[in-house]
Amino acid sequence: MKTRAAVAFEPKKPLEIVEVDLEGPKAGEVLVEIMATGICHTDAYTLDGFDSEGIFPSILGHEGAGLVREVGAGVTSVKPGDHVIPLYTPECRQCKSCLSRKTNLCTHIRATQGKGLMPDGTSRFSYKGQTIFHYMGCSTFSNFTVLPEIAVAKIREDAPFDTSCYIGCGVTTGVGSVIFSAKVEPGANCVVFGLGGIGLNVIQGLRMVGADKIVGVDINPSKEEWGRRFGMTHFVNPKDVGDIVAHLVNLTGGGADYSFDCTGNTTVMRQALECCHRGWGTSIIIGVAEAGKEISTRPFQLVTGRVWKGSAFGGARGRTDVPKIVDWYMEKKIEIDPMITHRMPLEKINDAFDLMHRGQSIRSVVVY
Ligand code: NAD
Ligand code: AHE
Ligand code: ZN
Repeated sequence: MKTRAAVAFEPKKPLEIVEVDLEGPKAGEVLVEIMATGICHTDAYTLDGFDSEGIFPSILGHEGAGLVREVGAGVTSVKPGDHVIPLYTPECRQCKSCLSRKTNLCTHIRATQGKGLMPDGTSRFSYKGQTIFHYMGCSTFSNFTVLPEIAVAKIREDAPFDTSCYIGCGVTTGVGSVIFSAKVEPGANCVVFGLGGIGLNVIQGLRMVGADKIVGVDINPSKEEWGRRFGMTHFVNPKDVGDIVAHLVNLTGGGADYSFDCTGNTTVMRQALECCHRGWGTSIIIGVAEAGKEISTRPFQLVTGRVWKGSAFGGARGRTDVPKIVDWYMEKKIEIDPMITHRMPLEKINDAFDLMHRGQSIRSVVVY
């Protein structure tokens, strides 16, 4: 079939809206009509050529919601008409990682996914006879896409597509990092670096679990109002203080119980670790750093009990946890609607990247 898609032909170039060819689902795969997709900073990072796994030409996008239109042989868990969210972190429930119960990082199809291919080692997308690669196993910047069955979460049918798509990455990553990865307890003092589409969801996750101080840090002063809107109790602009680490240790009465990096900046990651409380403070890296970047700190920071961790997709097990997070949204336990600052047709998708780079959006959503 033909489908409209925004193709990343080359790094650092605007996406081009073209009609691509899409092969139907093979065994164990499903064809999904994407109804809406968010634009996450990770899409921009890959388009800008910072991802060591970045492949071109490809169809980016990993924060979608849509409808199953066709299923391949052997598919049993979803059927045509089901509402689904594509999962860049699938859940096979059979691999060593899934069975360990220690991680959400299913390994069943990770190798081919990282090469921009379906599990059988081929792509379903092409343009004028040339292969177009999948992205993060999702490619939601295409109106229709093909996904492995283990990479779709079936969700309730009353959840609107143009807001619940955000649960495909940003909401789950932020809220899940608090609940599943850090396991923040009520009364904890926390610091969140970077109040964008991820950081604001960390903040609302902290509010939900009853954190005490929720300190937000951002170099963009317009983010203060946003942070307060979702539960931030204190705001710090690093440009307004001298030693940011000392300032945060003082503000949290000795150091944060938990801190979160939602910037992808390795200097900030170090600050996030070092503002943690001696003896127990835990810092969670969520931000994705540019290829070649490394983190550093004095080992003494860890010897004296600070803990450095990371979180992918908020530690959420996609097929199990995503439907629950959709319920939390529909039951108004978490908010999404105010964070969707811009909606646009696919033809305007490049505007979403401009808005993000200018710090003028929280989430832009393409509605097909
Ligand atoms: P965003 O652009 O919406 O937000 C980033 C925020 O960080 C902005 O408000 C910006 O002003 C702020 N910032 C930038 N530099 C800063 C600094 N030096 N100090 C303080 N604040 C600073 O991006 P987003 O969509 O929220 O994504 C944030 C990061 O999370 C990205 O690196 C993205 O790739 C990553 N991410 C990771 C996962 C995961 O599973 N681990 C999932 C989604 C996104
Ligand atoms: N491909 C990059 C790393 C990118 C990355 O870390 N991605 C996160 C999700 S970001 C979503 O917006 C992730 O889930 N990582 C785990 C995984 O298996 O990819 C690189 O450095 O090679
Ligand atoms: Zn993302």
